[in-house]
Amino acid sequence: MNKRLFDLERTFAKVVLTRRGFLGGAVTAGGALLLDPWSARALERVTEPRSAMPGGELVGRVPFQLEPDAPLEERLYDGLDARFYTDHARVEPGRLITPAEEFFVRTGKPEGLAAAGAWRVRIDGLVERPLTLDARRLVEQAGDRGTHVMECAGNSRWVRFGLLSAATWSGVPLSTLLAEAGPLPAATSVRVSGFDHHPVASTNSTAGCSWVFGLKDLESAGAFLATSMNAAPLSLDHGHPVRLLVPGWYGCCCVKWVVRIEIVDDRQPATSQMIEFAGRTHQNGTPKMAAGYRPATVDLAAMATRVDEWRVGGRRVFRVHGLSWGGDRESLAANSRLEIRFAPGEEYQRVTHQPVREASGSWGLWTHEWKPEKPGRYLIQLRIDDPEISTRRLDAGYYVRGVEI
Ligand SMILES: Nc1nc2c(c(=O)[nH]1)N[C@H]1C(S)=C(S)[C@@H](COP(=O)(O)O)O[C@H]1N2
Ligand SMILES: [Mo]
Repeated sequence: MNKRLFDLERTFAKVVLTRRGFLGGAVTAGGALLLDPWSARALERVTEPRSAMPGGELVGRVPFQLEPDAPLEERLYDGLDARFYTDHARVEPGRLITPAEEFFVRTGKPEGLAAAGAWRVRIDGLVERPLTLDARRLVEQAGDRGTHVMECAGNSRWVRFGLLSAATWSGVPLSTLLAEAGPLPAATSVRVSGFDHHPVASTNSTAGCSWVFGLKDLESAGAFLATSMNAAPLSLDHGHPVRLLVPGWYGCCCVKWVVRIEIVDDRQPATSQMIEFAGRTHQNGTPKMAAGYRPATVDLAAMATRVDEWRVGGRRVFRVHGLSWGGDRESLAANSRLEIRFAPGEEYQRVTHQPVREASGSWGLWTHEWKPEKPGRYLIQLRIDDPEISTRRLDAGYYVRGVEI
């Protein structure tokens, strides 16, 4: 199961991101169809209270098809293979922030982590004043850094899109620390490295997590060294005592257990982490040099996260719940022009209740009233109809979800 899921994670990312999009890709990704995606699964009974539909009675929840039964909300495996998949059906207007113990995990705590009291972060390289920072000093200096969504670049239907969560963070802006060290004129980039000692090798992931960023990119993204999540110290799995957060970039750049920040020039080779994630962060091939990598930003995206069946005046009505996240500050306004369709080739219609997002780094909930004319299999796809806004994964059908009603 473990091995199979990981293979699927990778096959999916490869097929969908590099070739023809989900609908074309599913045909060639043989493994996908072996899962018998349309096997009938009974409606899951919903017992917890739900936002009401006037005059309606809640019948149940329609499970998503075309997705394996990856266990959500369960801590799986260890080290590089450690996973925890967040269940987005539980995101509600009053529960938008993912509790820390439900925040997704990709790579569990390494072996031999030093205690927080003995933790040091070294800032060196092309600087006037190399620094050795005590983790306790960073905790004292940390301020509120807002709510940010994080998504693993390898998030996919094979893990039920569970590698996506939102939390509030506090930490210290990287720019503050870099200014303290004083970059020399030749400095253009920063290599941030984590402590990664995993005694058991993984066939799925490469050990070691370091990423080379352009100084300007880090600054404009508002990158920070995080010391707490949801007002509590980071857990061991989430990078205790210090991790990097680069708002708006994929999780693979958010180095956990940070030990070294090296100021460098633009002639650095790509790190193993950059090479591993080149395809999944939409790079142009696999550049050998770090300077050849584009910012690993998350485009504006949206997906259905829960479909509830209601009975209203003898009629079946479905309410599709979903999330919207990603994109930059400029695309935030476009977020309220979300469109939905239920079959390839069908015309898109406006989502009835558009997502509300407080900030560009956060996510928003949307809902759509859906009255299908007949029972059948449907594919739920979202879009933003605006050529100015980059929505690469949406356009590729990456977040399409299937239901049978
Ligand atoms: N040191 C270290 N940092 C790491 C990783 C890793 O393997 N080692 N994985 C990265 C990846 S691919 C992701 S998606 C995020 C996941 O962070 P989380 O487990 O706290 O959700 O951490 C990133 N930081
Ligand atoms: Mo990731």
